[in-house]
This record gives sequence, structure tokens and C-alpha cells, in this order.
Amino acid sequence: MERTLSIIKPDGVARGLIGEVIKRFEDNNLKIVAMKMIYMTKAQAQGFYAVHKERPFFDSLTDFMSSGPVVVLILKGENAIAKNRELMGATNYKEAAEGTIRRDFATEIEKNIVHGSDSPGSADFEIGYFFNSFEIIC
Ligand code: IDP
Ligand code: MG
Repeated sequence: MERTLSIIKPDGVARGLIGEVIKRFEDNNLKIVAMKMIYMTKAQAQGFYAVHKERPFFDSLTDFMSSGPVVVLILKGENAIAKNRELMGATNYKEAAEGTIRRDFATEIEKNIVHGSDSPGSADFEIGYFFNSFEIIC
């Protein structure tokens, strides 16, 4: 069993896709063990995406991530990290496989509906960034 962090980004929330995204997780054996809606400040978004701070899109990305409410979730399941990345599809929605969340709903490389941890190390960091132990079902 593995845990991963998912975020339904501001575009996904604003467009009424929370239920659609969660349905895909539930239909694919990813169990929700924590969930909340938050509205990040720019500084909180910068802290979350610190790994990308040298990238040219960092400022725009952190503006976007602090532009509206998001839903953060912890998903648990067998190979949860890879399974979630598979359901999300490639970062660039134009390259994402058919039937993936990003292929079906993303409108730009930046506004791509969902975030998902990319490794066990990032999952640990990202889960700890948003949740304390009392908020996680075990
Ligand atoms: P990921 O979300 O698929 O893991 P990352 O490379 O970690 O992709 O990038 C984090 C986020 O930054 C992406 O989901 C997307 O919102 C944004 N992003 C990535 N590459 C670009 C780009 O080239 N231009 C603008 N935004 C980008
Ligand atoms: Mg990433």
C-alpha cells in the first residue's frame, strides 16, 4: 500500500470538476484517506512548488495555484503514485493519453486540472506540507 498527494487545481474546482475527478479515483481503487479545500497564498504555493523555483514557469504557476480554492487529497492504494499519474495523464494535455483527466479536461499546459506526487520522496514531502497526522485516516 502506498500513499500519494493529489490536488484538484483552481481550474478544476472553478469548472465544477471535483466530483468527476474524485469519481475516477474511486473507480480505480484509490481510496481517499484525507481531503480538504484550501485557498493557498502565493507564499504557500511557492513552498509547495519549491522544487521548480528555477523554472521559467514558476512565477506564473504559483500565481495560478494561489488564484482560487483547491482540493487536496491523500490517496491510498497499490502503486498509488504511479496509478494516480496514469489517471492524470502527461503534464502537457496534448500529449496525454485518451481517457486521462488532463486529456479530457485541461486547457493549457499550466491549467491542467490536477497535481499528483511523482515519487515516494515527493509524496512524503507533499503529504506533510498539507496534513497533520490527526487529519489522515489510517
Ligand atoms: P506534473 O504536474 O505533471 O508533475 P511538473 O513538471 O512537475 O508537471 O510541473 C508542475 C506544474 O507546472 C504542471 O502541472 C503545470 O501546471 C506547470 N507546468 C509544467 N511545465 C510547464 C510549462 O512548460 N509551462 C507552463 N506551465 C508548466
Ligand atoms: Mg510534478
